[in-house]
Amino acid sequence: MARTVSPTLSIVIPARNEARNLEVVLPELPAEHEIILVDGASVDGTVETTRRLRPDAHILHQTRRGKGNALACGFLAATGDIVVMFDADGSANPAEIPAFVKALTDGADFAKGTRFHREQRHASGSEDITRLRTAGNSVLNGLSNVLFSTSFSDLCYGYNAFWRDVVPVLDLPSPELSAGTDEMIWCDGFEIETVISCRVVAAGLKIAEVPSIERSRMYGQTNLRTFHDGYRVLRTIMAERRRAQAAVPDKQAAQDKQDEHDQQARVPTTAESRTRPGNVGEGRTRPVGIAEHRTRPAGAVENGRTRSGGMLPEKSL
Ligand SMILES: Nc1nc2c(ncn2[C@@H]2O[C@H](COP(=O)(O)OP(=O)(O)OP(=O)(O)O)[C@@H](O)[C@H]2O)c(=O)[nH]1
Ligand SMILES: [Mg+2]
Repeated sequence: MARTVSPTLSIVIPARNEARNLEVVLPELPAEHEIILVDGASVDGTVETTRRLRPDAHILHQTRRGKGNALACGFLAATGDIVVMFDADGSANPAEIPAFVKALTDGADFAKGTRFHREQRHASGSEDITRLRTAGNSVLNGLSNVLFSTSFSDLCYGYNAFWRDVVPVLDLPSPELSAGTDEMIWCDGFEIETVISCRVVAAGLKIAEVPSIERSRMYGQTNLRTFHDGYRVLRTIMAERRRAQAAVPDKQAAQDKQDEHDQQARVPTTAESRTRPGNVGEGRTRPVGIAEHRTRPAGAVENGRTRSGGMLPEKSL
């Protein structure tokens, strides 16, 4: 993959019983984009509808339960330069995709949709969210801003896009992991958006907020349970904060090692000075910005487990 001015796109769509909505949503999506539909054991013809309307779509069956697991499966299957997270219920407007892409080609690593953009001149909002959920979202958003020193305006929104090379930084539980008897692993549920936001912040990636208007779910029932999933998001913020803190000593040690390495590279040995004048340290400079973060993402996987618990079972949250 490449970070180019005209990137290819993979649209990852988690879908659980969304056949009626997909009848409308799929024809709206530009034919040139890769479609990855991740089915969550739908019983309403979601898969058949997708096959009929987009025969080119890659259809996956998720490996555990929950939207988070569906997205993790989809991210790994994507082949485009940019990955777009796109709900199947009609709430995400495809006309906004170019704004996400622009934010990325303008230099962001992660384009984060927001329904509550702070600048009034940017139209944002939601036709879908209830007052109760708006209030809960605001509290959780404020808490995470304090704990992570961020200024997000919409922590839990699911319409986002990012360069595909960011996927390893997210460090989501492998689709191959078993969760036992119908259990979900941490990150598999609706906490996924919060997890992703916290991890891109912890990795120091460049995040741009993109104003978005969330449309109403067209047909069917929400899968979200306001209190249950709100509490889950709260626990996630706290757990991700601990995870980010645990990664700090690792990052510092890596930085110290790199500084030492750079220092040695800068001081020529007598022999080097004689044989290669002016070439000392060439090609050894430390990568900066995103490359630097990617060399050691917080909670990097070691022996199939994260350094700080990213694959803990749900109950250990
Ligand atoms: N594959 C899969 N998709 C899911 C699962 N749960 C939710 N989704 C999909 O994730 C997207 C968002 O789910 P919604 O139920 O609309 O949740 P929400 O958008 O947070 O809530 P609303 O505001 O009520 O619409 C939809 O496309 C769902 O079909 C799941 O367990 N598996
Ligand atoms: Mg929805």
